Parts: sequence; C-alpha cells; structure tokens
Amino acid sequence: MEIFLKDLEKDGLTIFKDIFNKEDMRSLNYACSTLRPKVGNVRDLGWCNHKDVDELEKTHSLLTDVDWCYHWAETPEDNQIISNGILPVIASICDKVFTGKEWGWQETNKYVMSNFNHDQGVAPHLDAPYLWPQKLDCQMVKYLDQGILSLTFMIPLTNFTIENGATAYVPGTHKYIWDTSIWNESKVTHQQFFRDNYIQPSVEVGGFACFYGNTMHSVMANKTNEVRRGIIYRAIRQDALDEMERIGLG
Ligand SMILES: O=C(O)CCC(=O)C(=O)O
Repeated sequence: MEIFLKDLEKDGLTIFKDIFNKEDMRSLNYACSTLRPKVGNVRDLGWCNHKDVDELEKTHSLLTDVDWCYHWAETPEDNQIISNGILPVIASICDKVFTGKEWGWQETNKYVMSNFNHDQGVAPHLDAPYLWPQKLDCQMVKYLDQGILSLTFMIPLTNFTIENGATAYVPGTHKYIWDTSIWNESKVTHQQFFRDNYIQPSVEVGGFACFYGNTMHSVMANKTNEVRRGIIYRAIRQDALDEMERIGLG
C-alpha cells in the first residue's frame, strides 16, 4: 500500500493490479452492458445531456439504434459485487489518502462508462471539485484548506488497453493550481499540453486506476470494435461536499 501512496503523491495517479476477482468483474461487465445510457457522445450529434438522451429515446432504442462514441449509465446501487467487493476496497484507500479527514462518495457521479469505436480527439479535464464546467469561477482549491480534495477510481470491466481507449493522464499535473475561470479559452493549449505529455497505462480486469481529481486526464480513442467498459467512483473531502451542497453543485 505504501508504494501506491507514494506513486499517488508523486504522479497523482497509481495503478493497482489483481485486486478484484476477474470472474466477478466479467459478470459485472455483462450485467452493465444492458444499463440505460444516461448521457454521452453520439456520432454526428455530439455531446448529449440527460434531456437530449430522453428526447432521443422517444424515437430510438438507446442500446441498439444509437451510434454512441461513448456513454455513461448510472451504476447499479443494489449489486453485490459492487457493494461487497469493490466499495470496501476503494473506501479503505480513501481512508488512508484523506488521513483522518471526513470524506464521502460523489452521489451524482457513479457511472458505468462504455467507450465504443471512435476517435473524437482528446478532452483533457480535471474532476470535481476542481473543475465545474457549469460554474468555472468556482475554484474550491483556492479557498478550502490545503490537501487532497478528491480521489477518482476507474475500475475496468474489460481490459483497458491503448488500442481500446484506456484513460490517459498527465503525471504530476496535480501539483498545479489551474485557473479554471479561463478553462474554455485555454482549451486548445490544454489539448496540446495533454497530447505532448500524456501516458496511457493499460489496466487489466481485476485491477484499477486511482488518481487525484486534479490530475489532468482524458477519455481516448477506441480503435477496436470491442466496447471498453469501466466503473467510476469519486470520493470527495467532506468540506468540499458541504460546499457543493451550499452552492448547489452536483
Ligand atoms: O472513460 C474514460 O476513460 C475517462 C472518463 C473521465 O475522464 C471522467 O469521467 O472524468
């Protein structure tokens, strides 16, 4: 565990191997393959929020008739593999990383992410509570106590490879404080910076990636015809969760 924590501190990212039962993960993948997409990117339509997806559903079967580049579905709440297998393991890592500080899961961001054959370019970003696309001037890192504000877990349900779009990261970017109020204006710079510096670690079923929310990362092209699927959970320090509640951020 200590070595993982050191990696996390140095790079903002660490990969755990052979933690979960592979058969469990494969059966979870099967169960998740029929979940209703909630939001995502559709070829020729672009990003669709939940209202757009509701509209699309009026005329299309979401799982069979829509040409997704990627979509996110809500993680099942009542799944034993998640509740008894995955959550206790990643919660114990949060207890270590947040060292005595209270934390909780971001309730609005427990997703199953399916990545289909596509090449939509990179979309480098930071996670909550470091970046709020709907409220770019909210920069909690600048006024809350110092220290880690969030930890994201990306748990593969299929092997994540360079070919099928394993998540990519820029190591060390958690050491910087970004001015998110100019995030949109800086998009082209971020994309170039990202393309010049990213790593794309493969993560096999049974393992998972764990990274600070302010480590720059991106969804990547899937050049295969297989679906790359994973579950994402995010832990957020309690004072940031309280602040989110106060401001009305999800
Ligand atoms: O699906 C991926 O590889 C990345 C997803 C992601 O970056 C996110 O949800 O913040």
